[in-house]
Amino acid sequence: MTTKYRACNLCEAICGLEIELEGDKVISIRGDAADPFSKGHICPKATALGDMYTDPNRLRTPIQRTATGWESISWQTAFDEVASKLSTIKARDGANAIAFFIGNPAVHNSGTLLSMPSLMRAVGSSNRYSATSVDQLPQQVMSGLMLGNPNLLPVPDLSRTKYWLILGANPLASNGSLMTAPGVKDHLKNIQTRGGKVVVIDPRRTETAKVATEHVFIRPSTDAFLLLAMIHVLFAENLVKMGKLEHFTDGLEEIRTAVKHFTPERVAKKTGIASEDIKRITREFSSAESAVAYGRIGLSIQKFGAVCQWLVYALNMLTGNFDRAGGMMLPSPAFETVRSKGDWLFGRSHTRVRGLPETNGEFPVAALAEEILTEGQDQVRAFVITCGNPVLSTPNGTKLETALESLEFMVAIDPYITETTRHAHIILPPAMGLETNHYDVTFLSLAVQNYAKYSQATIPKAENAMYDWEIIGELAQRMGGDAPRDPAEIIDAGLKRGRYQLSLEQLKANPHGIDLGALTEQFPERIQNPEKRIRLAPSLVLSDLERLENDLETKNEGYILIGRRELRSNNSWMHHVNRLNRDQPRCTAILHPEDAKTLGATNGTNLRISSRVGSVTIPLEISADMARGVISIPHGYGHATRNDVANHAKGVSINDLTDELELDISGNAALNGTRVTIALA
Ligand SMILES: Nc1nc2c(c(=O)[nH]1)N[C@H]1C(S)=C(S)[C@@H](COP(=O)(O)OP(=O)(O)OC[C@H]3O[C@@H](n4cnc5c(=O)[nH]c(N)nc54)[C@H](O)[C@@H]3O)O[C@H]1N2
Ligand SMILES: Nc1nc2c(c(=O)[nH]1)N[C@H]1C(S)=C(S)[C@@H](COP(=O)(O)OP(=O)(O)OC[C@H]3O[C@@H](n4cnc5c(=O)[nH]c(N)nc54)[C@H](O)[C@@H]3O)O[C@H]1N2
Ligand code: SF4
Ligand SMILES: [Mo]
Repeated sequence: MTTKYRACNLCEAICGLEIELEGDKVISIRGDAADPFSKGHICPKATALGDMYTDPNRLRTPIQRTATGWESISWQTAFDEVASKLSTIKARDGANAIAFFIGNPAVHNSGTLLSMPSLMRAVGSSNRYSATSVDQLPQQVMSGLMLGNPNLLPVPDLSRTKYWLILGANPLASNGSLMTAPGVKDHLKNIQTRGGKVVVIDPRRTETAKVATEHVFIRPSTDAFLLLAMIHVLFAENLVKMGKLEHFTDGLEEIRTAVKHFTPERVAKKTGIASEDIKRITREFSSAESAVAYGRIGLSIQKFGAVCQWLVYALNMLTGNFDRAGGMMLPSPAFETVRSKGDWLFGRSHTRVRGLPETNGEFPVAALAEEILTEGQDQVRAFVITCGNPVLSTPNGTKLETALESLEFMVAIDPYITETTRHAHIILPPAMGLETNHYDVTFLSLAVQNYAKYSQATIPKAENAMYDWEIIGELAQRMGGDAPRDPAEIIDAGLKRGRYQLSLEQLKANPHGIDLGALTEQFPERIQNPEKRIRLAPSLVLSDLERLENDLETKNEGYILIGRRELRSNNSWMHHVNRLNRDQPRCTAILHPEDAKTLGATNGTNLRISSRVGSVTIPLEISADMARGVISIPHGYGHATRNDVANHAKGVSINDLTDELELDISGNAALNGTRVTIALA
């Protein structure tokens, strides 16, 4: 028996694991109590890392789709075929005829993250898409416009805050996001034990809401009104106190003017929150010793995502809680990911068909299907995808599926045949999970405590297997790019250049990770706007206020669809792991008891939910935790044709209802807030 240590790479919490092995066989996976950051925290998903190693459904060799089904082929044949198809299409139709999609697990995989840029450079296409535009795009756009760099992402200083305002996040299910905080439940408790408060704003009384000090129901997609009214109260009651930010922030008058008409009384009906509550919460937030507002998925994937994230930043800034202990702070990672970008611009170029804006070198994925289906110069004819399942994860998945079917060539780097990869001509399966070395480039840059850790492969990859970076590197080289580079080299060089001047050797010698201390103040030094000042009132969001005004006048009517996450489910790709799904169906539509009564439905009744885009049939789950008029369906399900997923876990895809035409001003998909009708099936 041997014991090895590493970080879990399934979600953003990067928990330390203690893994017992007999030879290469995993005997047990536990939380690593000696990890100075996660301190033994773990969730049930970590055990699935062991299952993946022996999973019979996992692909072990490249496969090619033929008239008679999938056939196993050699790596050489696969690379020859992929390079030849991509080169032919590029020569004939130009580089933009080849589109790329990089999905969520890429940010949990340093090999993919560090090697994909070289492949995309070698191909030279500007048709790049990723999960960013169904996720955190609005926040990145606001970091870009306000702080000068879309990758400067501050996080809540959970260890010191006295007041945590959580909007549109459920960290007890998701284990935290854009905030690497393993054991977030302990933070919630500690904040309350030290006399602080946790307030959750959510249309559902979530697992997090239940252990918070206070939960406030909100009508979906109306957070912008709540936040505008809160900032209105700050100005009206003279509660603005910016502290040191006063000396390097522009735009105070513009934001004062912007919020002028958004009184708590005017937004109360729209948001469903009483004006007195809006005032009280604002006063409590501004008078707390320290406070931090944090808005995640529920705020980003809605039609006013950018305005919401702008106002979350602004609320922290105007109350002096930005770049201050207990507020919202920038981590100081050992491997720096924020490179100087000069003057940052949003929307430098636009998609061909709908004219949607580019951000940080990529386009909104809501435009992908039409870019494939619409004829003309630069029409997408080939598709390279890694770590993604956009048929289930992006709006109007059915249309995307039709588009993928029409492609001349598609290659997927993925360990499974999924709803998306089944449309590929060739699938290249990587060695993954426990078989990989890993330094969490992304999430160590978002950690609520400065910390570094390097994980060495726990078990060896199979003899014939290739890592993601080797596959991507081989393709890049064949497309005329650089030779593959071991990510370990890049990480070592970055660590040595970094602020702590660490090295890979040092991290290897400390397998539990190294504590690098509490977050520290970083401003104004790290502001990347050329004038070194924060821009509090960017014109992009000011220009969206008219749309907000119009929306405020629109009546609330019909049912509104939102999403949810569950602890034992991970986006679209782990529903075949029976250990996590057991017998319980998790893909249900949650409705308030009164709404169920109106529909004449009881628990388990099949409901037919319809939107502009499509219809799904799904069993009802009745819960008084749901706001009236709101229906919640988790995303990532809809595995109808997959034999490896147990029947009770197949579910339906919420993104067969979400609309690719519903977007935030940043180009992010408004996956929450879809208007639907409900009937008995
Ligand atoms: N177990 C598990 N963990 C995960 C994932 C997973 O699939 N499963 N996915 C990972 C990923 S990719 C991400 S990005 C993170 C996301 O992490 P979180 O941001 O914590 O995501 P959710 O748990 O979906 O919480 C979003 C909340 O927003 C609420 N909401 C919906 N609409 C609105 C609205 O209009 N206003 C407000 N105020 N709230 C609203 C929903 O009810 C829900 O409770 O989780 C990560 N962690
Ligand atoms: N309606 C609605 N839709 C949503 C959301 C929502 O809240 N509501 N959330 C959105 C968010 S935040 C996100 S991030 C996206 C996630 O959606 P996607 O970015 O599409 O990611 P996943 O669904 O996690 O699919 C991951 C794929 O990567 C493969 N994979 C796993 N590990 C590896 C690896 O190491 N290497 C390789 N090459 N492949 C691997 C898996 O087999 C799987 O096919 O969904 C979005 N869609
Ligand atoms: S919380 Fe996330 S990182 Fe921690 S064990 Fe669970 S899946 Fe892994
Ligand atoms: Mo995400």
